[in-house]
Amino acid sequence: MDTQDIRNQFPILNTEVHGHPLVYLDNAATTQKPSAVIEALDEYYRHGNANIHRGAHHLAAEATEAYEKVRRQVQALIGARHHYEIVFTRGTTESINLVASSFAKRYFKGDDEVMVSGMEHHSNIVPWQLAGATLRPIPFSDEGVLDLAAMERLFTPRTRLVAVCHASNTLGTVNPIKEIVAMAHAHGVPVLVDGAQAVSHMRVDVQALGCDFYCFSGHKMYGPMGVGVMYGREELLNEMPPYQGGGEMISEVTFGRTTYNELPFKFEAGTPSVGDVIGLGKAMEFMQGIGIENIATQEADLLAYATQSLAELPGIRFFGSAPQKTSVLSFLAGDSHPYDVGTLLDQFGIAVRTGHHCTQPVMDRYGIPGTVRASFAVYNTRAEVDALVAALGRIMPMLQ
Ligand code: C6P
Repeated sequence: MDTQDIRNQFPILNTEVHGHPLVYLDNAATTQKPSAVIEALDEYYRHGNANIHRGAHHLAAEATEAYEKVRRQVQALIGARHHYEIVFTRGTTESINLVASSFAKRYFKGDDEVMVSGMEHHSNIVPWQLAGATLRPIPFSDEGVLDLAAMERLFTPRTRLVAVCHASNTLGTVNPIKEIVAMAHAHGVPVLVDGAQAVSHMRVDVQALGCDFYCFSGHKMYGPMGVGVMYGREELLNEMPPYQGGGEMISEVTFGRTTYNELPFKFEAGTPSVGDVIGLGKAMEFMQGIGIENIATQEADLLAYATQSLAELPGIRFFGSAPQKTSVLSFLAGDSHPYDVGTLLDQFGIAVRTGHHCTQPVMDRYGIPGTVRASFAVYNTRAEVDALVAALGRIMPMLQ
């Protein structure tokens, strides 16, 4: 794998920031987009734009075909049994809100508990609260490893669902989803997996994992913003009511009563973001062209190199050192506020994220206001890690 070849596919990586070459280390927030994705969007709006599923004309048929082709690509990417178990949404957040709202209507009884991990993104906390559930958080160790023995003790007759992230956006921890699913299913409880931080870093097979729902965002896997996926097992999706009402999700409408369309259209009300879905298809082709195992190897190397290099700076504290990690490195530099570190790094052209990363309970767990987070993608290099370390070496004395 030639990293320079890969970098050449990302026009934005040639940007200069404050007179320095951009060092983009905020990939957990959103990855940059390869030319193939950018060009697919351009091509769609120049030559292919039409509304799908409802036109008799050529462009509508072509757009529909392109859109439905991506559904099958997603099915193959995550190993779903049926293409109609793939529902397009705006992103992970909308996917989880869809499940929370619809699942609650069908399965909640009024005294409902949802078990989440202690390291969830707010997107996998708040929708369950809105649905009326009491949350039961699974604790985790200082290293960022979930306590599965404690999890076993949290099940009650009121546990309706377990909702956990595949990989933590703050700690990088990759959670043992197969084990979690086995435990939950032994209690007769379905499992939703938030895969926002997993799909671009590892092979995901929803049937092998055994999970009931799997949610992710296109923009974190080299695709456009505004598109995401909710995978759900057919048996559950058939039982669940629609999330939104409108065009496309209906079978027949009268003023008295409406019947609903079949899967997946029951959950896709209104005009979807067709161009973005097509862009997502190109993003998956980009990832498959490199090979997910090669991506994982490159990122593991960067994570190990960055962890080792940063550890040599005095006063660096890491948060998240689980044995199974994605390429996310959260840290604090001495007593400096993360925001100050991020702002000064920006002066060197280095983009990192600072703050609570929408995981306030994780910050409370460690008693800190936030962290500095560097997160790597397949186009990052060891030279960029060196730039981060060098910049931190200059910044830290200024902040003491
Ligand atoms: N995390 C981060 O910088 P959306 O915004 O819907 O595409 O994804 C939400 C989301 C859900 N779950 C996890 C584990 C996530 O990491 C995210 C998004 C970004 O870490 C923005 S806060």
